[in-house]
Amino acid sequence: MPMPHRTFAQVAKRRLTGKEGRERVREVRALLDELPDYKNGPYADLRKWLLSEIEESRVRSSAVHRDSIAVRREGAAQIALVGPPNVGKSSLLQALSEIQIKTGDYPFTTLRPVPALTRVGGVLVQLVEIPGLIEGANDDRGGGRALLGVLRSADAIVYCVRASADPGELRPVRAEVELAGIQKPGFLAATRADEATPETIQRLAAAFPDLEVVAVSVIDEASLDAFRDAAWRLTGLIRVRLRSNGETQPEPIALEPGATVTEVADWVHHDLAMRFIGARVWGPSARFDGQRVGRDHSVQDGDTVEILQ
Ligand SMILES: Nc1nc2c(ncn2[C@@H]2O[C@H](COP(=O)(O)OP(=O)(O)O)[C@@H](O)[C@H]2O)c(=O)[nH]1
Ligand SMILES: [Mg+2]
Repeated sequence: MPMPHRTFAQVAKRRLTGKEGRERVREVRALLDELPDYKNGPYADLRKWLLSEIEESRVRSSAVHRDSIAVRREGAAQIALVGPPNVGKSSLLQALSEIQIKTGDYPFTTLRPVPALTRVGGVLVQLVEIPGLIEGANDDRGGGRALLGVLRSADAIVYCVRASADPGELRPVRAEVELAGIQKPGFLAATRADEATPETIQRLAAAFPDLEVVAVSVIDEASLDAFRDAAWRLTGLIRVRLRSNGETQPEPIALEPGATVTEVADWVHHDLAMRFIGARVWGPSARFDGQRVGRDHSVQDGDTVEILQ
């Protein structure tokens, strides 16, 4: 019995997540080998999609060489980490990363944004370290304009400063972001918190009253969890679990608030969104378990949805 095509699609997406270039092409080839060899129908669609992935990976690989500053978006949201050097941004990325970053490939002195996928709220999101954003960035000092460009396209910003630092250390970075007119949801990560006292953290909170302060240390697992929670809230997304044949997928999908069951169906497959007839819903948006709803029903965070066709 072949794997149900929707499950295959999910597994394929997961296996390709975080893979680029030759590694991605190799994984696509392996998936093509495992795919049942039907000439028509959903498996044939999957084959077409995988073949197009090979082509796209090639195009992207050559593009990366031309413009090394661009960060390809991955995951449900992109969150930029910005702050002075040596505050522990790379270490934080490393501690939170789902796929291990090889530090050899990304020396800590790197001047390029470094992406990493991490699971927050059960959903993969992309964290991007923005190194070396210095005073004068808006005048392109330190390649600042390209770095601000990356910040501008991110969904949210985490300002990083040592928990024991003088609040003044973060001011130049914030000033450049403001000068660039970039306004995003954000919070302040008080990093290397194991070196700090409650008083210094208080001082940061008082200096930046508009930002939630999250104290974090890479050697304190509970603080990393608090960071993940705050990062998840920043995305503003909602989570829905898919159910089919009486089985609920363990990993939720992430959607914009206000999404309808049509968008859930679309996430599964474009065609399914066109032809499905309704859904069953369990959870906060349902009046009772398994409520039958129409295509325009809005889902809520924590719902489980079964698409009916
Ligand atoms: N005590 C302590 N040291 C840390 C922590 N995070 C990073 N560091 C250290 O701070 C230094 C700078 O870290 P790095 O991640 O390169 O900072 P970045 O320049 O902001 O990316 C390194 O020596 C790290 O080992 C932390 O949570 N606690
Ligand atoms: Mg770094």
